[in-house]
Amino acid sequence: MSPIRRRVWYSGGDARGDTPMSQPFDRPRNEITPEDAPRPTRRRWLAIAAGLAGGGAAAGLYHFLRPGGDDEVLNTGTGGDPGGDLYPAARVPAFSDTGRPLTDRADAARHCNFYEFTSTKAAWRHVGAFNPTPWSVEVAGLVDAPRVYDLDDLLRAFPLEERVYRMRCVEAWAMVVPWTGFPLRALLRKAGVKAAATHVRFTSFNRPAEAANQSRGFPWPYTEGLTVAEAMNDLTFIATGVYGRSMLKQHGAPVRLVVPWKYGFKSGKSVTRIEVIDSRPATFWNTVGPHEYGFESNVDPAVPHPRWSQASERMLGTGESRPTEKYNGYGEWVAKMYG
Ligand SMILES: Nc1nc2c(c(=O)[nH]1)N[C@H]1C(S)=C(S)[C@@H](COP(=O)(O)O)O[C@H]1N2
Ligand SMILES: [Mo]
Repeated sequence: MSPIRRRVWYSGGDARGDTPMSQPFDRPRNEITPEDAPRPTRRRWLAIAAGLAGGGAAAGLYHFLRPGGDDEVLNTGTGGDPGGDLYPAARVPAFSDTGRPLTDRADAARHCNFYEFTSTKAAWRHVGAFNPTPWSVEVAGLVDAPRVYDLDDLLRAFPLEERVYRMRCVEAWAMVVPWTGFPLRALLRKAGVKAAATHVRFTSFNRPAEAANQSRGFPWPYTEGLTVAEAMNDLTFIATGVYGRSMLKQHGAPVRLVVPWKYGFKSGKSVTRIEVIDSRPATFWNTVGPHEYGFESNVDPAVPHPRWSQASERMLGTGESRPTEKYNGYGEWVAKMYG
């Protein structure tokens, strides 16, 4: 029996409950990054819950399976609204023409990948104990001026701007989101990247007391990496806010990476350390599933995932299907790096 066998009865999108993970590295792969399905309606969940349990128990079950109303998913907090006076920042049109409508703010907040908290998409329901302030980001490794930025210093060290980017998850869902932040390049230039550097490693937080899934057997903390050229690209962005406000917890408060021409998992959330190094780093998903999640992972409709096509994508909220574009439509900025 193949370990990557598809378990179709279980595809409930963001509304299903947590998956018990006794043997995390030996589970069907679709539990690791589950495929997606249209979100059942609230009424349908109620019907399922009622059928299974009946009466008051149904209400209890519904509490754990419910998709989440707009108010609920948008009020998970930003941890003190750091730099609240800096938002909204002016949008930069040159970096904001995606040719697609913006995803609804609540639809983006309802459907997230944040494995520290849950293997479902309903991260909004699991981030309550996460406390992203105070926070600091260490810039370290092969740089002339290593530094630990306190969050407030980081928010004011570089002018904030807004950019509307496409985001394409390797699971074939996609969204169009306005991020606020600054180019990673600005931070790296200020630090002074030494000549021997080849890669940049991004490390997320490690707080099992605040993030339940971090007590389970995965290679925490979440790490990601880019080449120095990719890190210095015009598009590579450090986001501190989303939809004109400070970052929601489930989107990676208080600071996250955004690398829009790569599959979503390359954009590490809640980053605490940015390290310039001289070798290709091990990364979270590449360690968990090396045959499914490559290090480079540029969006490419012609290269299928081992278990599904990457030719098209489903837009969050509307469910609309769109053709996937090479480099997620950002070839003009990035193709030259991959000659
Ligand atoms: N630390 C951390 N960063 C992460 C993830 C994660 O589980 N943990 N998931 C990744 C994946 S698979 C995607 S698609 C994007 C999703 O970002 P969003 O939930 O804000 O849409 O975040 C990425 N960054
Ligand atoms: Mo993803």
